[in-house]
Amino acid sequence: MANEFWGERWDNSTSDIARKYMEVASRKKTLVCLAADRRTMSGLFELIDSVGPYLAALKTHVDLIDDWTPESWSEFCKKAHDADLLIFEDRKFADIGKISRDQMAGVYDIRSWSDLVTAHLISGPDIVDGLQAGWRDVGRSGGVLLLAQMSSRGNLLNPDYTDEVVSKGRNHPGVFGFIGNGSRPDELAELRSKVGNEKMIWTPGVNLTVGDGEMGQRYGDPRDAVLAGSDCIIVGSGIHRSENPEDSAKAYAAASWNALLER
Ligand code: S5P
Repeated sequence: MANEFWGERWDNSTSDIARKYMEVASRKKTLVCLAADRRTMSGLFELIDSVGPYLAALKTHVDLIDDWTPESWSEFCKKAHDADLLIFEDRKFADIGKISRDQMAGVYDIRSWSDLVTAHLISGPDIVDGLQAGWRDVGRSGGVLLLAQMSSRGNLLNPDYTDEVVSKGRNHPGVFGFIGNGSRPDELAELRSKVGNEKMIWTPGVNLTVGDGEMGQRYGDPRDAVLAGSDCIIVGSGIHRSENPEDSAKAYAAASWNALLER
């Protein structure tokens, strides 16, 4: 079924996790990854209960939760699996390969529950091997999303840097795809042309109300992002800060899914 909707992305994909994502998205008719940026476990449970059916993935920042415990986190991850969601820890790793591997362990033990993580390529491509080794250490596998662009104003990821990230990442089997800037469809279309048709591009900086967000965040429209080549819209405040998160999640799911069909 997923191949009908995803076309060349499905046909060219060599990644089990990417295909799993495309299958989940096709089953649930949504390209939404929720940026679950709530600071309490109860806030996270409430969110997943109300909007889980409208999401294809769940993005976490495990280190911003005030009352985190290993027990509550494993219950949360179980809930995410029950809701048919990939778990994506947005850790933005950036250190050398060996330290990144060790940072997959530690108190949060990200390697044991994450399917995807983000990384900057500033320290060189060995970071991808380090993160993959982290998953292997616990008999699991996962995918790395490299930050090729960012949504925040004044960021230092200029076009030359983006090109380097893409050229080093596009043929690496450990790289699931790239983070692109959802607030600028023209930049995103350019990124897609460089990435080609195989790898995923996931995009934050997306909101049905376009314009500037808090502290330098910028927003673009979900449909524009998908038409420009995004495979997943990462939405935070548009859902978790809305008066009715369920209605908002439904609206983002419909906008993103219809745009994929249009594409
Ligand atoms: O360039 C980026 C990369 C990321 S992963 N810009 C971002 O905003 N993000 C993340 O996306 C950020 O860490 C946050 O969790 C989410 C955007 O949240 P929103 O509330 O602005 O939609």
